[in-house]
Amino acid sequence: MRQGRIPHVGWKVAAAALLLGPLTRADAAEDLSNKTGAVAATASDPGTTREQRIQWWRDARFGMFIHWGLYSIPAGVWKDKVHDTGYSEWIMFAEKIPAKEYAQLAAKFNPVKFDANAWTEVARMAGMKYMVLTTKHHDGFSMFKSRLTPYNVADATPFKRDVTRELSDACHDSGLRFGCYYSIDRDWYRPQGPGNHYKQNNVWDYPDSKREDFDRYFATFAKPQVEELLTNYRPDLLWFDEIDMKTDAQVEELYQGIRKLRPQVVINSRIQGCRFPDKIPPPHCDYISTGDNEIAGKALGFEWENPGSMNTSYGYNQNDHNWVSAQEIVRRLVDIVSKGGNYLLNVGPTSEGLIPQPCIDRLAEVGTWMETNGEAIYGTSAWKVFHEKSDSSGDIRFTTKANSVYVICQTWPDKEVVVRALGKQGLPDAKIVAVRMLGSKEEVKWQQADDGLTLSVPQAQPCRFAFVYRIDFNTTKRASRPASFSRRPRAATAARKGPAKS
Ligand code: H79
Repeated sequence: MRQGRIPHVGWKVAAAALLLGPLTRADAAEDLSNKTGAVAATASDPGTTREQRIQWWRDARFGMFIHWGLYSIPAGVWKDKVHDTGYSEWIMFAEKIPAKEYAQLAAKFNPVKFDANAWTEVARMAGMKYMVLTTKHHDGFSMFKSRLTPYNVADATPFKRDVTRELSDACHDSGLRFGCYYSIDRDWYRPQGPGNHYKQNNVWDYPDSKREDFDRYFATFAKPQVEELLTNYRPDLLWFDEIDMKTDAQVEELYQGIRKLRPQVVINSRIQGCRFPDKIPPPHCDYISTGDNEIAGKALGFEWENPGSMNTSYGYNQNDHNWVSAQEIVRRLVDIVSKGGNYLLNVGPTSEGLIPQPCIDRLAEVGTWMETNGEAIYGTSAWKVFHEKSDSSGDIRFTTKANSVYVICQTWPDKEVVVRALGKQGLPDAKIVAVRMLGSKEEVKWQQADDGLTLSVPQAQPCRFAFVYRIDFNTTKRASRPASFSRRPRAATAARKGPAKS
């Protein structure tokens, strides 16, 4: 279905395709000089301290990841072969498609049903507060108008529109924060790519690339493109994906360049490596990205985010029907937030420009849950413990905000809930003043003993899954001291599993 006839393209596109055709080692179609004309920030710019710039992100807790690119056209099938790696955005690598052949997909990219406002509406409906778009994935195609290469969505496709511009505008108009995903040191299109020393690079086209080639690619293409993104779209977030090709000096150079242009932009940890950072706080980022779909085992003592997929693939995959339920999405969100993290949940729009209906259906259900229970998510932190096993509702979770602790029951309790962590013993300075279940008007009866707080169960369920009790305290000493943002963070050994998958 995604392998249909090549649509008619105008002469300009044909010319761009011609330029792209003779993909020489010098990548002749590209002007690799830095012409971004970036504007330096002034000292009065907001968000110059980490504490200032991370605030919106920390409060947001839930964002939309969007994987959209040329790979959305084959959508997991190349020349009638279903590619079986699961990730449709990896098809060029998996099928060893020559760059010249893959580049012809650009002439087919015509997502006439794309409507940036419709996408932001889906995100807002789900209760998401930010959006991160793949502006360049590993395939090397730029989903923004770049002066550094004609191999970009505005110059090489019949669509001609700068989708990054449209989405960043739509986000800012609708109150969502906007982030740019950028694959910083992997590029299967460019002969300089990451030197092709790494096993996941394009060795079928460029078997002889060297480390020095990467240095040139980094200095003359990747870093200037990041600067272009900062200057032209003023993103709130830079989301790097990478494989550790950069030297420490290159990471430092990239970081300083970013801060100079846009001090307030939030940066994820893959700027410096997919490994779990050795040092906390890590020097060149504002938060830690865990591995794809890898949820930390406990609070990390530093802000973190899980990039999760809704099925297996991140890019649209026509044969991937492995959708998780809305209930599972909420379960993961609660799991993450109870450990002080954010959830960046992915959708993979089609080559027509539509978010798949199964995603919309699930996000609508999640949004309904958030309408009732969002206050237990937004602006909260991990509490002193993130979970407890209960007799009546299995694994219950906690979050905290101001003088409240939220007790989140993933299943409807079959009898009264006893929360041991909320017994008087553990909270000598805190007095409970009110208890309710979010979305319910029924009175919750409660009794606090030394070794636990007993909560009655309302007659009616206020929502379909994940039920939240809010416990209010009258203390200023905060029964709810968060575990995650202490001044001297602990090393995150429990969640460390060696090199994280990117
Ligand atoms: O953009 C998404 C992934 O494409 C990207 N990160 C998220 C956010 C990513 N880059 N690298 N990796 C994920 C890890 C690579 C995993 C691989 Fe495989 C194992 C590549 C080949 C074998 C998984 C299985 C992907 C293809 C097959």
